[in-house]
Amino acid sequence: MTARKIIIDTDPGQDDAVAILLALASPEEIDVLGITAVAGNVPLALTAKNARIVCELAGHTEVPVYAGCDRPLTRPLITAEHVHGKTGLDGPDLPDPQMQLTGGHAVDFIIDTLRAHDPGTVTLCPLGPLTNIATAFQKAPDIVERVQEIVLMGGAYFEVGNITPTAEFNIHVDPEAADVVFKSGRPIVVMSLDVTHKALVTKPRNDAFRALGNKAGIATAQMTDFFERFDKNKYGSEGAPLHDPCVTAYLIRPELFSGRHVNVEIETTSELTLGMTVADWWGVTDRKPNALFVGDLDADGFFALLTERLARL
Ligand SMILES: [Ca+2]
Repeated sequence: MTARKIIIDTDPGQDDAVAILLALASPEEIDVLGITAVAGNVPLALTAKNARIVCELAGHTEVPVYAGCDRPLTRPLITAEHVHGKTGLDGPDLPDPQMQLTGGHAVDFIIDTLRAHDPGTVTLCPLGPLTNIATAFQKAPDIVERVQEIVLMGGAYFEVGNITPTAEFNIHVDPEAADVVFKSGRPIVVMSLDVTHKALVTKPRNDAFRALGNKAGIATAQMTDFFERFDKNKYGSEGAPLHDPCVTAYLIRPELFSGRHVNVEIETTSELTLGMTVADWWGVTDRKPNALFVGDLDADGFFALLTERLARL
């Protein structure tokens, strides 16, 4: 099996950090061509910095990191410091990065990379609001058909919402961008809250990360400790959901996940339900399926994979 070429588009975020660590620890399956930062959980200056902190934590300073869009397509930015802390990576005490950003805009990197590789050989992995991806598609429509697949974290159907009663954060922050992506016609895999809320870091699972004893394992445990405080209060669950690592785990072990190929459209006008992912789970319309909407996973298998791979860093 040759490693799948991907671009990780991200707004780190503790769970983004774990998703990136998993990808960088898995070179047999995943070839990270570059990481593009977008404004989301925290403003762009911090997400662009945090992406480099994570690369250094993984010992992979060769991966280019680009800064992208600092605000949604048409709306003011909404951030989530209440979840992720002031820095976006609160929890572990990680040093400021020595790595520099690579010059040029993230959107141009996405365009140039898709044009430089054979069609159908580059997968996009958005872990934040879809602003960079939608901007690239609008600026260079020729790249859309060159995308192999889009595997993203965002949306919800049965779990409905986390930032509003009916919307998941990434989609709610930039619903117009999400609308562009979901109408792109490319194959899309959606790691919705329906599945990520089943990827819970229970105490034994977090103890296993910590027990690895390496920097990546300990930092992962500390990051999880941090946002668990928020999630426990909110959901009363046994541990914090690890949202974004579902994306990179899917690239390594797709058989851990299951869902339905359905139509998904994005609410962009209603103030009440802005950013809702309207998934036709029950097939009640004749709208054409455009996404694999993932709703379940083998959580034990997922955490076993994560622990095994973090041990390598
Ligand atoms: Ca994220």
